[in-house]
Amino acid sequence: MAKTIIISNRLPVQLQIGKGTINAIPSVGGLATGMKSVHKGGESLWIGWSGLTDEDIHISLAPKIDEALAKHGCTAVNLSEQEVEGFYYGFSNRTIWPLFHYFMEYAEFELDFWETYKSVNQKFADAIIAQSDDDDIIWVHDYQLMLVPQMVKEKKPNASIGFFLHIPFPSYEIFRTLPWREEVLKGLLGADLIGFHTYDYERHFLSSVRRLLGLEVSFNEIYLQNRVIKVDSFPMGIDYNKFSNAAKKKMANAQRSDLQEKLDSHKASAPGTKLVLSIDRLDYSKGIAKRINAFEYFLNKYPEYQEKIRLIILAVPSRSNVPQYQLLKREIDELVGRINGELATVNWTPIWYFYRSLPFDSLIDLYTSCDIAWLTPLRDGMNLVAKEYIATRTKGTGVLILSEMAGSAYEMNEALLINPNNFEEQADTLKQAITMPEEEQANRIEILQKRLSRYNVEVWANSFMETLIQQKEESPARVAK
Ligand code: GDG
Repeated sequence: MAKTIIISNRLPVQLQIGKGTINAIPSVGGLATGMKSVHKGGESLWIGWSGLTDEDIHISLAPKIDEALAKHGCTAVNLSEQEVEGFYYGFSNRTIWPLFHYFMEYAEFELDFWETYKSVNQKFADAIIAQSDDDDIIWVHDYQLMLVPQMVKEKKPNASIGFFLHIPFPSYEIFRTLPWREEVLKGLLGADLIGFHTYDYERHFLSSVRRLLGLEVSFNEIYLQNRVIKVDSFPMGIDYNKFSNAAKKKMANAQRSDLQEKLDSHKASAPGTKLVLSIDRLDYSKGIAKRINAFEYFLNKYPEYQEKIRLIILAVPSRSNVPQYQLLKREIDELVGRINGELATVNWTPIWYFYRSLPFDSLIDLYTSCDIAWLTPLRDGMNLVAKEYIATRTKGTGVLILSEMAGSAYEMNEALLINPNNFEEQADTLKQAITMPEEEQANRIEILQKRLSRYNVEVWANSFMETLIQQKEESPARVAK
């Protein structure tokens, strides 16, 4: 029987190495949760990097690690420090990430990074080839592994290969600046189905394929030798019930957490006081520094809201050994310090800033206690935080201000959509959010909740898998016609 193989840069488990014990703890991230329906015990295999380098693992531990991972249906691709440096921090995060998020000036075109990216992609492909049978279904995830589909297709021509990109695919004008653009496209075209979050990313990809490779493209299909490759959009959803149920449980619990008490006490300090939430990985694509500047602009334009509003920023540490991320961290530290220093009063600090990752429970406290979520990425493949905030608003109140540049904006028209570069518009929208009548909030939230609960992450994963299986069944017949 054909099995399913999932491949992503990181495995959906974290290794915990104690004295003589090794445990693999399931991760709680979006992808790990989303793939639950696809990655079922015994019927599927997940291949990826464990997060530990060869230098971290004593050779004697390797068999125990393999055993611990196997219990979760996982197999590790082992990487050295040098490989992680060139493949992950290098080509993935200093070349592709900035370029695909339209930060061309940050993209580094280093031959060494590219060479390591190729050899590490080959390592992943070899692991798949070694573990797969001819007619298996293989789902490759994200920008770290764009060459893998072609590498696998060469050796396993009958396998069904799907690829999903979690970040934007940029316009042709941006993509064509990449020195290895043809190789990347050809790598992706090893897949039978290529999925994106939005229709726009899909169009950008097809345009690059047509213009750079001169291939025949019809609507959303690419004709390559004797193959038909399907390209489609699959907007990723969230585990709606998990967030909604966690919020309901909070509401039913009379005992308040310390964080909730603190947030409540701020709201009680003056009538009409509002809490505004911003949550992102600390990444330049998320527009955190601009958001803080826009908040200062708002406080100056509408001074009547000073002492009546607080911006809560949760910035989760990310890629902190990449120079651009270190610079951004410094910029945000300074901005928050300056604005708080200039505007704070004895009773009020305008910005609360947490640079850390919080446990899930605290995340729910923030979502449920904050009146407004303000998410202003400059570019974002999807942005799941926007969807999670809506799912937790079980009382039907709350306002979401969301950047038009996030993939999720396409599905969330009832949010207040803004251009993150327009401070005037953002200040006015923040005021609109603060003064929005509860009835209007409820109307908007209800429509969003219905949509998000229907198109949840399980529906996303299943619809990708069904399309991939269907593509395999139909493709050879159509090529023969
Ligand atoms: C990439 C793309 C695309 C955040 N802080 C904490 C925490 N989180 C969780 C959130 C959410 C996830 O992290 C962040 O997901 P996003 O989608 O917002 O952003 P990226 O990490 O950039 O993800 C993005 C996504 O892939 C999926 O395709 O949407 O565009 O860039 O789930 O809840 N979780 C906990 N503590 C925190 O402090 N526990």
